[in-house]
Amino acid sequence: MHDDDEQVIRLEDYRPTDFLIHEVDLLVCLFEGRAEVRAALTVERRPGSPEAASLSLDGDELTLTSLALDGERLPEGSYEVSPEALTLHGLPASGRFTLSIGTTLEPEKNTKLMGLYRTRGVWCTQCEAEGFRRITYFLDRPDVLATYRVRIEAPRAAAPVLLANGNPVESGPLEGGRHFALWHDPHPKPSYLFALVAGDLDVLKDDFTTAGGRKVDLAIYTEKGLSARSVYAMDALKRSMAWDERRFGREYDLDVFNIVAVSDFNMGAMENKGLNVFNHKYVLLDPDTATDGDYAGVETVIAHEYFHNWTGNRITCRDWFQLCLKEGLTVYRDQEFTADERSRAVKRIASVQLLKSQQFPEDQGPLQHPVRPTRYREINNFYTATVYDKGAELVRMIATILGPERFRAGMDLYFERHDGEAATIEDFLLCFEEAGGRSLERFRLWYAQAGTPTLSVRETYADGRLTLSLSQRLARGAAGTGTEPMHMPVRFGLVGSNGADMEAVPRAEGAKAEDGIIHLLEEKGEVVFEGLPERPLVSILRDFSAPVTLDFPQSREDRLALARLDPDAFGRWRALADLVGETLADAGRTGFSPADAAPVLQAVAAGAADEALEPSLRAQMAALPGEGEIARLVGQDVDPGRVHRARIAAMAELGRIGGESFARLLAEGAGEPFSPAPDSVGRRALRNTILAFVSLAAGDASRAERQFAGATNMTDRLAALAVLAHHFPREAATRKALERFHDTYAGDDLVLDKWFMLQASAAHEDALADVERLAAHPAFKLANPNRARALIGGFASANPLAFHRPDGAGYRFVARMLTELDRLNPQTAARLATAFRSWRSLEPGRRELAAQTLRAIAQGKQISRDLKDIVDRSLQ
Ligand code: 0A1
Ligand code: ZN
Repeated sequence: MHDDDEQVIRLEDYRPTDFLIHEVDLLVCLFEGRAEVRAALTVERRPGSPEAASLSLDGDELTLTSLALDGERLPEGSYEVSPEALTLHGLPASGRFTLSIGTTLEPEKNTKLMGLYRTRGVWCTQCEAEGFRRITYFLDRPDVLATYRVRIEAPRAAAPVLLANGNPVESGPLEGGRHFALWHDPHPKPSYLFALVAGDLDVLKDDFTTAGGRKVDLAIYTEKGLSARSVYAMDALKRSMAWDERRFGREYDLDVFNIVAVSDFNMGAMENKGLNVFNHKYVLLDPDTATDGDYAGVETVIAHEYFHNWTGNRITCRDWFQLCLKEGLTVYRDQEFTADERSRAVKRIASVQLLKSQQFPEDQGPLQHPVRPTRYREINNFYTATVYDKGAELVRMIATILGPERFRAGMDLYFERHDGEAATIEDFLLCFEEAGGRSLERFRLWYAQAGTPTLSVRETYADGRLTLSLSQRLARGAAGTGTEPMHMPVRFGLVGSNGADMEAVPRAEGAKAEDGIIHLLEEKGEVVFEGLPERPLVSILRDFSAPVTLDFPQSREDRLALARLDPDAFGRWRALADLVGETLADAGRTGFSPADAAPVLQAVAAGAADEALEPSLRAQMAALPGEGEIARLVGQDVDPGRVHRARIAAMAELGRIGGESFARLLAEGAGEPFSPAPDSVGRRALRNTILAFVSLAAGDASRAERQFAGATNMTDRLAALAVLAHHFPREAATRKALERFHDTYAGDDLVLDKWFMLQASAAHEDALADVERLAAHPAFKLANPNRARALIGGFASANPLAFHRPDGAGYRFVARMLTELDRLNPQTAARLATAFRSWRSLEPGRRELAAQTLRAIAQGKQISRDLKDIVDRSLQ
């Protein structure tokens, strides 16, 4: 793609900088309407680099106000300023010198939310990936590590709280109602981890003593009046700190750890050293305003950002191509945290569902890229499910291949060898090869080859002898990367009719089999088990031990038996989920047939009712795949209307099949008091899943209406409202409930986001008109990313029926909104535009309309690089 485009950044062009920046001394003076920044950089020409080399510092939308070298103003001609850079010539050949750079900014006008901006009166920063260059001129790349000393000066009334990275040094009053604070971060870090916050904030304080005896002061800052809602986040933080010590031997390394929650934020949160900045959605909770899903999200994101302190901050990335080095690894770590804290099987199923619904479509469409990309035009577009979630799968495979002890030894070696460095995937893998005593030659291809491989499995059985023939295939996709066989660890079990795993020692060819894992290293391999007492049920790819599409034509009877019998909980879920997926994909192609679906839906109802399983797992057994996932399984010429109808029909049929047993489950649970404990969460999830089935089966909204009216927590309230809005859109009760919800929570942005999202994702004929009306609602603010995501994302990604209207009006609405949003916040516009990524698999009419819309967006006059990159790649 675009190889001749000079804007393309390539991995193969990586070169270390000619200059080092050792220390950064920043003075940031905040005023109403502007900020003045003075940076004093201690710079040195890298030993061995050419004496003639100029120093080109990155800049973006900056105004340069002063420039001096060792205190002397630089003469005209010794430097140049362009929109992207400040280039200095004739700098000293050796020794350290100080560059002093003055810039001014307008944080209030910064709607991109990159660099220094203001949200609800609070000054805050976002520097990953390339935001620091919007504060001062700098070598704004992750392999330039410096220590930072930061002095903030601001009006005390507007900003009594002044925070930056590291430890607090000093603070005090200044003239004119102003004050200052000085912070020092002793750990060398890249500029993307810089952060500063100034505002009038509430705080929740606590502390944590590390295993090594360091007392760490913890604080979570929120907008005024909200700190009672950060209690759970604080608890999650303390548990994360303890877990990282226990599981990975990693202790915290500063005297303070601060978290700030803000309303306007492009992503989930940011791991700035010692000063994490969060989208308030991932901090603020209470049972009345947040769902169980929100609780899980807060716990995960708090843990994720904290774990970055070692995987990302102490060891950072050499360049942005290595993004998965910190992100894949940190997602793996947060997944393991949740698995250890809660249920391993439930967490694994949730991660696999996410992988399949988010990463698989990306990997199988035009936005495909390898986990470690080799070229990009806009790095902000690479914070993807592939880098994060497939990246985590690759780390998980390393753990599977090596086993827990050798994996831990590899991690220990990585921390020991690369602490304080900016590392690469090669560095990382070498640690596991050395500590694990095993070559990862065939494994490392996972980082370079894009696409979801297919793993084919065939079984033959006769006279106590089972043969499993495995083969792998990787089609060349949009990224055009290699298709070599990769090291695939395939976890398996042979299940007897008594529901226990059989002991069987295999012989293998072209593959190795040990400890319940087949290692497929070539294109094909075969494993033979002999002396089996009966024909086993083959439970394959347990734990989803490799991120592949499984092609295993196992009989329906075997899979139904596994869904009941597999001693491995994940195996039970997978056997059932695959059957359900196939059934719904068939229905999405040719229409729903109750007779065909009956045995599978009976198994779903049985799974939901199985009291031997923990409640969350029962809820997972009961849930049907979303319309997007069904569309992906349909594959080609998808008609989203038909998919929608098939799914609704299956839900209603399931409600009928569940009958009495579902009614009992609903009745038993009504009135259960709220607790965030896993069993309580699981029971709510199960009941709320069933509520939709039962309501659809009866064609009756009254149950949902009653639940809405009587709900004592947001999970039950929102689930009931969703049943009303999605399945009974025209009933007066639905309108009333939506109004009441709005009026109750009108002052609460996070809840109002749910209100927008719920309606935007409600699939019915008038959905587009509703969404257009909502876009004109006084509470709709395009400039607030959460609100924009709720409405535009809710519609484009969670309402396939309406987004993919056969007349193309859904596409055109989204295009209009994105074009408008792009002028304010290109990064968010670009992320939302990925909703078009599967357009090629649509039926021809919609395919053409979607392509037309994409082309129209691309031709927009003021389109940003962010949005253009997504749209161009989608069209390629
Ligand atoms: N590193 C953060 C994610 C993040 C990435 C980019 C951002 O702004 C463009 C903000 C946050 C994480 O993984 O949590
Ligand atoms: Zn991260």
